[in-house]
Amino acid sequence: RYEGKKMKLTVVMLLGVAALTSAIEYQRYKVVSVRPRTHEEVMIVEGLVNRWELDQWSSLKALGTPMDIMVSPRLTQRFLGVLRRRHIPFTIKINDVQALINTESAQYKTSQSMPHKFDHADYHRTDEVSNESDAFLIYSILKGAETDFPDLVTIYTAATTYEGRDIRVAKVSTGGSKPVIWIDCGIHAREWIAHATCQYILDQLTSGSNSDSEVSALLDSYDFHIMPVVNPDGYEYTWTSDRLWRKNRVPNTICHGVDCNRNFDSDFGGIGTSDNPCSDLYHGKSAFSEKESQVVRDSIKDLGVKMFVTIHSYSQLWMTPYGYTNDKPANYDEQYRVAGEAVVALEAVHGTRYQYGNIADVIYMAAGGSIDWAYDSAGVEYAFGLELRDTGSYGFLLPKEQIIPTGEETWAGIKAAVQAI
Ligand code: 0X9
Ligand code: ZN
Repeated sequence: RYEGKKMKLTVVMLLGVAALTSAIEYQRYKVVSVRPRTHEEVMIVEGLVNRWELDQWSSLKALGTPMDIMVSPRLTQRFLGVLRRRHIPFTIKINDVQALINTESAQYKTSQSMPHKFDHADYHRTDEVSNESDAFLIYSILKGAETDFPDLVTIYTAATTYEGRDIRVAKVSTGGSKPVIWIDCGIHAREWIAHATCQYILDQLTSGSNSDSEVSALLDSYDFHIMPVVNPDGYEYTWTSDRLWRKNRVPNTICHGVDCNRNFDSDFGGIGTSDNPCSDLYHGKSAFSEKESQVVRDSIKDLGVKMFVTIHSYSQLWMTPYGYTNDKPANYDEQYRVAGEAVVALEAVHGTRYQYGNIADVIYMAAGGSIDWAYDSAGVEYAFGLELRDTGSYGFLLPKEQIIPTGEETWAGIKAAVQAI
């Protein structure tokens, strides 16, 4: 899949700590947005993606809409040549992926000089680099919320990963045991805006608990459980080695990683999954073979979850079940209504346009995903999957300036959804 990627020995200076890592670089890789208009054109493009094992950043939703594909410099001319000869429309969305990654990490380094708590102006690592800057780490932010709001926030470790990292949850509750709103982020490692948005939501829930009547009303009726980093091994790997890594990091026979969002027991191994361990869509050995899917299953088992929200990027979608079939769940109209309310509230904040509806219609079919499992097997009435900003101008490399606006609109959407049920 990552054919042609250049391995380079780089000295990475992060938080003032020198670490020797072999990082994968994406010099002159392009993201090409292709708009096939017929099924034949789709077949041609998908044929190239499969033959050259190209990394598909986003998938086709309908004929004539864009699919974003990353191409190595070695294959760019051949790829574009086929598109031109076949008259398949395309635009180059990102000209040099590594240049964007470099901008992102340069910004990260400079902002370290102004530490402050709950810094949503930046992306943060989980728990790795402990020195005086540790207020920046996601798990320090969780701890800080517990320290500042001891009657409201409890942090618990729900599981430990293959590489030994904690998967932690912030429980936000005014006491008793109320129906639960579950929010998880970062099951896919490279979707950094997801992790950041979970932190933003925790901040809003805690800081607003006394001062914001809307938030206190939500907390009167519900407990919130927020898991900001479902896949810490993969996420850490995106910081040290490959910014575009998606899966977890378990070693398979030849390649690493399982796509944890293909590992749930919802038509496991079905459409839109792969049994090739080197594929980004590898479903793993068996349903729930992975810690990251187990932890979601086991955490929500006895919670009484009323609404399940799993946050991804990108494409600006509010998705409802199902992804493994074109059939609609029994309460589809009700889930669709709530998703619609959420999207109206979300769009009102910054005008960001979202599409909503069942996964199979708004994105593509894929089995083994968490929201289908939450609805079918965990008895959750409202199961939503969000694809946050943007629609591909930056894709997974969303600039940090968009963290707060994304948090604002997403939180508005989630609040509206909870109010609508
Ligand atoms: O493919 C995915 O897992 C999600 N898209 S992403 O680009 N973030 O990887 C969509 C998940 C939709 N849910 C199911 N297919 N069940
Ligand atoms: Zn994802």
